[in-house]
Amino acid sequence: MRGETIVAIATPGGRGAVGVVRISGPAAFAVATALCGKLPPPRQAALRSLRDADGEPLDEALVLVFTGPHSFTGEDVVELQGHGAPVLMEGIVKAACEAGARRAGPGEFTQRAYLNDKLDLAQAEAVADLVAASSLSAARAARASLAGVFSTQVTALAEALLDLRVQIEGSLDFSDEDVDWLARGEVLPRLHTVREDLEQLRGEAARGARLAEGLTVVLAGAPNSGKSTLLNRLCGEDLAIVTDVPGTTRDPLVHDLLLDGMPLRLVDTAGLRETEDRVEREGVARSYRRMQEADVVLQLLDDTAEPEPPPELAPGQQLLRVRNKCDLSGRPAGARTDGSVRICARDGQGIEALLDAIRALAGLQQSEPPFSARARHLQALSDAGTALARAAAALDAREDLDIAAAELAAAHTALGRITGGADNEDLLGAIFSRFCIGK
Ligand SMILES: Nc1nc2c(ncn2[C@@H]2O[C@H](COP(=O)(O)OP(=O)(O)OP(=O)(O)O)[C@@H](O)[C@H]2O)c(=O)[nH]1
Ligand SMILES: [Mg+2]
Repeated sequence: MRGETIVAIATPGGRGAVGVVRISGPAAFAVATALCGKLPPPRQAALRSLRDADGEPLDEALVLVFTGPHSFTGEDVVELQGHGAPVLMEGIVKAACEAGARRAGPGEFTQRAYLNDKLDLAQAEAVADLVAASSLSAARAARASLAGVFSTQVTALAEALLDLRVQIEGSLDFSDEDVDWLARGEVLPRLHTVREDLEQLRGEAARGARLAEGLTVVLAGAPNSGKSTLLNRLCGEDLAIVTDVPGTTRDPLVHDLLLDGMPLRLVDTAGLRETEDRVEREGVARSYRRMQEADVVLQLLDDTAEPEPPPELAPGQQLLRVRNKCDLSGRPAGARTDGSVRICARDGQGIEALLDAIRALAGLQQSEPPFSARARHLQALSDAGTALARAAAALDAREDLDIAAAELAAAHTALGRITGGADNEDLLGAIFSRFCIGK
């Protein structure tokens, strides 16, 4: 596959002043020569007329040549910067294919950069995060990951772990007393430090992932509690139908917005109750399905009524209880000591406190995340943390050193999955298929 030369339009679909077609691979120069004749020297732009195999003019384009390994992919690369008309760019791609290239799949340029050791896996993922960034803070975090800020810390942890493994595995044949000394005197404190560093990195990665991947908040609760009113208030638009008839909302209504640069997905749902009405029942079933997909279930309660019990949550989900209609209950709006928030969705009191509570749940109240990350990285970090906890427990309990050694090895492997994984085709496929074509 890597022996093939790939071509794709690198600029977004639609018309643009300039459109870039990128060619990468061993035959990149031959393919480009077939289109435009003599190539300019590397890294020097030159204007060329592009023609197809029949000599038909395709476009006038600036041609830029990068000789591997000094290119984004690490291979020979040619960039053709033509006029950004989709038909012209498509014509260039077609002619390049006739000259020996093939169309690139999603993320294939970045995948090659990874396979050619230009980037590690976390950096390659940051390329996609940078392209997809919906705010400056998300772009800054993705750029930091691309520059290796996250990878460097993962690698440092992996190296500390390796040292520990060397020490433990080198002592597997020692006597019990030596082991005792080793465990208590040296290894345990160092393991403790690694666990603390890992936990801190996981916290930062969680915030980085949150900023990139966003938060889904599902508004749930009894009919008439004011969910649709709250959705409209948070969106600043009259989107959802609001009436005093319980059971107004049937279909879940999704609205995306940005909260301090973090994508925030709000979902208004049908009020939860037993009902004979077939349509409403389907609405309620959909509410429960949406609640399963939530990062945060915002349970809206009527502050004038007895509070209902909290809904059942899946592991990892967070609950935010919000008491609405404080204008009617006469109680003060704002954050409460039990973590809930009292608001008046109709008039807007307490909404800032509610947004603060959401910021806190998203971990956005602290400083900006130092780098971007993904759910996949968090999983790897928490797998590593679990293995380290088991290793510490084994050392503490003076169990056989083999057990601690195996757990440390497992933690090491888990960390390696963040930056590596070249051996795992499925993983690479899953990661790069989410890229856009041309990246
Ligand atoms: N006084 C007062 N009335 C409110 C407030 N919020 C909502 N309401 C009223 O409560 C009624 C129900 O509001 P909705 O937003 O439709 O409630 P819902 O939770 O979406 O209801 P369903 O869609 O039926 O589940 C409407 O008459 C709203 O005007 C509030 O803060 N104060
Ligand atoms: Mg509603």
